[in-house]
Amino acid sequence: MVTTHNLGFPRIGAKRGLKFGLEAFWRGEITEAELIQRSRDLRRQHWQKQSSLHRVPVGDFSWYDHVLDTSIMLGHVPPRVRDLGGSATDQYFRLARGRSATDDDESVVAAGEMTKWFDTNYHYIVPEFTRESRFRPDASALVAQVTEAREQGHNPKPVLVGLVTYLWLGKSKDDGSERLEHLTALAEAYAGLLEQLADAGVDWVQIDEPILVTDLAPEWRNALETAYHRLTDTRVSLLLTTYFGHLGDNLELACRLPVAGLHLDAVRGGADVQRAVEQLPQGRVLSLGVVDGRNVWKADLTALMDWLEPVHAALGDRLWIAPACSLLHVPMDLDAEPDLDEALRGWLAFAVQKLEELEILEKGLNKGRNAIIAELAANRACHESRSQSQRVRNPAVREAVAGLNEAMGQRQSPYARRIEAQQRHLDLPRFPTTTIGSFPQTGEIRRTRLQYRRGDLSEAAYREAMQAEIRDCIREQEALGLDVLVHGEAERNDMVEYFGELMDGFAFTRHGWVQSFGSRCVKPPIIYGDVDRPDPMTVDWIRYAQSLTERPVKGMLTGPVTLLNWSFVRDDQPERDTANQLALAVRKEVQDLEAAGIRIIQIDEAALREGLPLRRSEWETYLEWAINAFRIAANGVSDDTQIHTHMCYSEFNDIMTAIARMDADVITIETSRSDMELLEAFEHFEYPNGIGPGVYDIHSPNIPTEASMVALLRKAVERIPSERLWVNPDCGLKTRNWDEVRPALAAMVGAARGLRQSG
Ligand code: MET
Repeated sequence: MVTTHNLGFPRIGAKRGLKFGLEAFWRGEITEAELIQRSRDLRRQHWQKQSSLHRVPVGDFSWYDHVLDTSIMLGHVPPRVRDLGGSATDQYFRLARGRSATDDDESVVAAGEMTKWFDTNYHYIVPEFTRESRFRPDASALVAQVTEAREQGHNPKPVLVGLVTYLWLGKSKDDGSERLEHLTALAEAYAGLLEQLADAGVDWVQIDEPILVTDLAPEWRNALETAYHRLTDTRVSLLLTTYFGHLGDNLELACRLPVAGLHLDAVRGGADVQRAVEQLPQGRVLSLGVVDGRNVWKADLTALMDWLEPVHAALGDRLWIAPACSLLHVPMDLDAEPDLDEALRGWLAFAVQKLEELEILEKGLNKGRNAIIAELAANRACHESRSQSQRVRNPAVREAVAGLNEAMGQRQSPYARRIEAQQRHLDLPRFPTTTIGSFPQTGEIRRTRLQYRRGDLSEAAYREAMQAEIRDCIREQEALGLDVLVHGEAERNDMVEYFGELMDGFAFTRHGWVQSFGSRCVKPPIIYGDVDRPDPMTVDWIRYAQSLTERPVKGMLTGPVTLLNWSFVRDDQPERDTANQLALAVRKEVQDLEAAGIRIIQIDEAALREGLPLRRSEWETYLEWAINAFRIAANGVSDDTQIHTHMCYSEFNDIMTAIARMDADVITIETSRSDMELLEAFEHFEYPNGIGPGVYDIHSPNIPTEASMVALLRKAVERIPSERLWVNPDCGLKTRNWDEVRPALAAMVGAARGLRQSG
C-alpha cells in the first residue's frame, strides 16, 4: 500500500478569509475569539479538501508565518517584544509587524526582519539569536490542532520547521556569537516538542530541512548529524523533509541521518530518486514529491505511473507520495476560476487539483493501472490539447527568437562615449534627482481603475482621469524641482500584471492568490504561450507626460526577468526561451518609446536576484540567460537614449559581473538602510556606469531630513565618483501618501542642491 500525504496547504483561504480576518482584527473590528473561530473554520475547510489523503498536515496553518510560529512554539521571542508584556497574541503580532492589535503608538517595537523563504516569493520572519537566547518548548497550540484534525476524522501529521533549518534561517544579533552555538539547546528543545507530540499520541512528524538542497558548509552538515542523533530516542517517527531542489552532494547525508523516513522533491530532484532507493537503509520510508508544488500545470500522470511503478515494486509499503513541497506556493482551487476558458483550465492544476492527481496515482499504484484507465486517458487528452494547441505557439515570435544575435544585446558605443552623447541633450546638473517611478496610489486612483475595470467608466473618461493624474504628478515634480520626471504609474495596478494584460501568452486568475507575507498576497499571472506585444503598452501615457514639461520624462517598464520571475511560467519550454520572448516584447516597447521622443527609459529588474538558483553551480547558467534577456530588451537604442534599471535588494557583491554586463547607463538601488555600505560592492568592482543609491527608505512613513540624506550622499561620494552619482529614493512611492512624499522629496532635492554648491 502506498501512502498519500501533503506537506502543507494554502492557508489564506478560498476567498482570502485569513487576510480579511487578520486585517479586521488589527483594525479592532473583530475580537480575538472571532479570529480564532474563523481560523478554525478555515482549517476545517482546508482539511476537508485534503480528506482523501492518508495523512493531512497539521501546523501548516499560521496567522502570519510558520517560521514565526516556530519561534513562538520554542518560546524564543526577542526581549524587546517580551518586555512589553501583553498576551501571547500581542507578542505574536508585535514580532510579526511591530505592533499588536491593541497597541497605541508608544508600545510599537521593531518588527522581526522579513526575508524570502528560499527561492520563493514567500517571506518569513527571521529568528533572532543572541547569547541570551533560551528555549522553552511548548507544543500545546500544535497539539490542540492535532486534536481538532482528529475530531474531524483526519489522520494528522504535524509539520515542524526542522531545527537546523530554523537555525540556518536565523540571524545572530550580537557580535561574535555564532548561531551554531545554540544547536545543542535547540536540539533539546525539539526533543521536548517531540515528547509533547508523542504524549498526544502523534506517530509521524514531518520535519522540514530544506537546507539539504543548498550548498552546505561542513559545519552545517555536522550540525544536521549532531541534531538528528540527539533526536534518535524520540517516540515519534520523523519524516525528514526536503524540497525546492535536488539533494545532490547532501543525499548521502540525508539517507544516513537516523530518522524513520525521507521526503524528497522528485520534480526538481528527479535524479536523486534512484540513488535514494538504493541508499536508504532498510525499513525507512521514502516519500516522493511527485506533483509540482511550485507551478500550476497538470502533472503527466502516465509518465509518473511509468516511473513510479518500479519504485513501488521495489519499496512496497515504504513508498509514500506527496506534492514536491508545500502547496502554499500555488493558488488553492481551479474551480474558483470561471473566467478561464475551458482549454486553458484543462491544462492547469491548483492545490486542490494537485491532491486529486495524487489520489489517482495512489489508486493506480495500490489497485493497478487498470483501475485508473479513464483518469489516465483524460489526463493524456489534456496534455495533447496543450502540446498541439495553436494558442501556445506564435510562429512570428519563434522566428524572431531564432533570429536573436549577440549584436542585438550590444549598445552602439561604450558607456563613456554614450554618456557624452546623452549629456549633450539632457544637460543634467551634477547629482541629478529623480524617483523610481510610482507616486502615491490614492484611493481616488484605485477607485477610478476599478470603475473602468467593471465597465462603469468609459475608456474616454478613464483616459481623461488618468491624464489628470499625470498632469498633477508632473506639476508636483516640477514644483519640487526634480530633474528627471516620471508619469507616476497611476494606470498600473501592479508592475507585472499591467504588462501581462497587454501581452499575448499571459492568462490571469480571479482568485489565484498566493501568500507573500502575513496578510499580503500576490496573484501571479500565468504565462501559457508564446509572448508577444501586439501594441505599444506605455507610449501614449509617457508621451502625454512628456508633452507637459520641458524636463525629461523617464519611460517606465518592467524588465523581462522580473516579468518571468513574478509569474507562473510555462513548463513546456526552457525558461531561457520564455525570457527571450519577453525580452523581445519589452525591446519593441523600448524602441517605440525612443521613437516617440522619450530620452530616458527605465527597465525595472526588481526580481532578478531572487531568481538565482539555490545551488551556486547553477548561477552562471541562470545569470547568462537572464542578463542576455535584459540586454536584448534594453540595448536596441541609440547612444543618445539613456537606459536606467532599478533593483531593490541588498546584496550585490556576488553578482557584480552580471550587473556590469547589463550595461545600463544608470542603476538605481536600495541602499539607505545599509548606510551606503552596499556601494562597497560597486566601488571594489570599479563599476563604470551611473549609480543612484537610494537616499531614503520609502517603506517607512518617517520623513527623512535633508541632513540625513546629505550625510548618506557624502558617504556615497567617498565610494563613487560624484559625476556618476544620482539622487533618488530607495524604491517607488506608490504605498506612501502625498503628505509624506512632498516634504521627503523636497528635502531630497535640497540635499542634492547643497552638494552641488559645496563643490
Ligand atoms: N517602477 C516601479 C515603482 O516605482 C518599481 C518598483 S520595484 C519593486 O513602483
